[in-house]
Amino acid sequence: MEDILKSFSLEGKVALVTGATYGIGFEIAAAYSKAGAKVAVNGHNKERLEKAVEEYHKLGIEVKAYLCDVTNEFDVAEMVEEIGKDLGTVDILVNNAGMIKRIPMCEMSATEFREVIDVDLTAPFIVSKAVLPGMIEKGHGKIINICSMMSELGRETVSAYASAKGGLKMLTRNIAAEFGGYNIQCNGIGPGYIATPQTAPLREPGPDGSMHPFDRFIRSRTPANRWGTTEDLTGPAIFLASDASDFVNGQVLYVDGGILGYIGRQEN
Ligand code: NAP
Ligand code: GCO
Repeated sequence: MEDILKSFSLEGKVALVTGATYGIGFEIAAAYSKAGAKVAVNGHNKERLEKAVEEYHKLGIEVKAYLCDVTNEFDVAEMVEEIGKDLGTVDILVNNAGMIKRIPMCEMSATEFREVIDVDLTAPFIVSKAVLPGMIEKGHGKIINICSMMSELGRETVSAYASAKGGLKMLTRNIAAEFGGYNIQCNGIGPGYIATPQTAPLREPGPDGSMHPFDRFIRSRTPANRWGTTEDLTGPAIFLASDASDFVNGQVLYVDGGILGYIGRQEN
């Protein structure tokens, strides 16, 4: 029987993961390497990128690092050209780089709003635009946008982030619409609440060791009664990067432990 798992392999593919110095991006890049891909990892802070490469190597993971601010169109074009020379044309792009500012809307400046939109929405547009010509020429490609619960739900203090992630869901659908005919699939992954440095402030226990109220809230909204881990995202990320998902396009795959389908557990 033909090895059906072969369709999940990333052997011989070139993958670019933006914002891969820690957290979700780091884990996805490591998983792609283990699945056979040649992996380009990006970050915009030299020290953190170098530290990340050391961490990858400690894990026996081979990656090539590219220092670049993904909001800068010129630098992104240069980065993609360098990857082309070093590893080959990008087959798989994960738009993972992100930031969040948790500020009540009426206290948030337009500059702060624009900063979040720039990283979380404009940058995926910029990096996708940079890799699409190569994908068209090769006759295939995978673009995976890291969306969020906030692509579907609002929450106090995250107006910029939710606007960006809602827009990213629609950018995902538009790339699917415009490039599906070139055998390019663009899908999103919508992580639930994942334990990374970005959500650390929402989980910090109180001075008396008591559980953070938001920690308690998220557990009550998650059937699995836990925060997600970055490892929880690697299987879905490999699926959407592999031939196994060639007829999946314009979707957002929510990896949220059930949050979006659950009214929440009554606190006794
Ligand atoms: P994060 O703090 O949201 O993302 C950090 C990564 O983005 C770092 O590698 C950082 O690189 C990079 N980055 C930020 N600005 C950049 C820029 N201008 N150019 C290049 N890289 C840049 O960490 P995360 O929690 O792992 O989240 C990763 C993605 O998942 C984000 O898009 C986030 O919105 C999304 N997400 C997270 C959760 C969660 O619960 N954690 C849930 C849903 C979605 P440096 O180290 O160089 O700064
Ligand atoms: C927040 C969190 C969330 C998560 C994630 C949920 O402040 O509500 O940071 O936005 O990062 O996006 O899917």
